[in-house]
Amino acid sequence: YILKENRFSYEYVVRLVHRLQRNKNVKVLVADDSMVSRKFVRSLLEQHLYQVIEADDGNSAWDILQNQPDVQLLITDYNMPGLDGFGLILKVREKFSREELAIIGLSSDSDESLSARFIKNGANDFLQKPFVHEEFHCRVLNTLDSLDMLRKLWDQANLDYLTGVYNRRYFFGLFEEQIKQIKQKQGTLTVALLDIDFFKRVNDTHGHDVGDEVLVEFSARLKHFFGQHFTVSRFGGEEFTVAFKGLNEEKVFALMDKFRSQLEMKPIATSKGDMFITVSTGIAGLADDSLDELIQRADKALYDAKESGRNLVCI
Ligand code: GH3
Ligand code: MG
Ligand code: MG
Ligand code: MG
Repeated sequence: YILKENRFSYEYVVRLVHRLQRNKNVKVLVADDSMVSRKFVRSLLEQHLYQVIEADDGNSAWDILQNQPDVQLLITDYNMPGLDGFGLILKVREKFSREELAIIGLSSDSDESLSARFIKNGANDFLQKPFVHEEFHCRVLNTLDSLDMLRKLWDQANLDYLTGVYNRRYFFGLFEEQIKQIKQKQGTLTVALLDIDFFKRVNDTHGHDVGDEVLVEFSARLKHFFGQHFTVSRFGGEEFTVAFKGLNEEKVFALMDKFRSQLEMKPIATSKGDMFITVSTGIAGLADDSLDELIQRADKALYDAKESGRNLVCI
């Protein structure tokens, strides 16, 4: 199919082939009340191997997005009964950022301002029906390439390069947001600050690379133990934080102590053999103070854990 189209540039074909290899994992939701139009868009997308889901109006598209958050692209018609395409994108953009979901608007409506209205309110692109097939494919390709780029950028800005857990920047960003919310709603937030014991010895004895292996495995365990419900970040070096929204200091103490004792019991496998490591932890709950003061209190508790012999959790 692609080779038949001799109007494509070499660069475009390379991009397209690269995408085609990934497209079977890309879910596209097509919202259109006209069955003919929906089936037509589906057939174009299937030529390029996308997984296609259909919705026959705005409300059912919204329901599908709630249940299938891994949809990457929404292609929506404008005129639909119930919730129209414009109402749909307004609603969708309140919940899904541009790193999460891309949107292309479609319409055969003659209103010339429609395209700008869609794009200003959160669509990435807009196509007037009827459209040239090749243009449709180009626009889908561009939109999904930008989505990939945004996601990559987001990961690079917010994840720690070595361990893949959130980085310090994400941690502070999250907290500014959460602290505001929690103070408004009188909720609870507790932070645990962890520091691996005598980590310098691992580096000094076995080398920096083995130190890195330990950090990677330690992070994986933290993420496995807490990551599903709580936010695990690398604070710097061999120090990590876990943020517990909704839990008080006592509950966090019990969880952290369980983690501490599991770590102590189960050695970390590295290329230089198994290594037993331990961790010291300080815990502080949000009071009527700033994030910096909260971290200072957790750091002071961590200092107490180190001073009292390490491999301990202190509040
Ligand atoms: P303590 O029990 O008092 O915490 O002792 P420690 O040796 O863990 O503490 P210290 O802060 O003196 O040493 C931390 C070491 O962590 C020093 C630094 O070289 C090492 N480190 C920091 N970041 C990395 C990293 O990314 N990789 C490796 N391999 N080592 C790191
Ligand atoms: Mg319609
Ligand atoms: Mg340290
Ligand atoms: Mg340490």
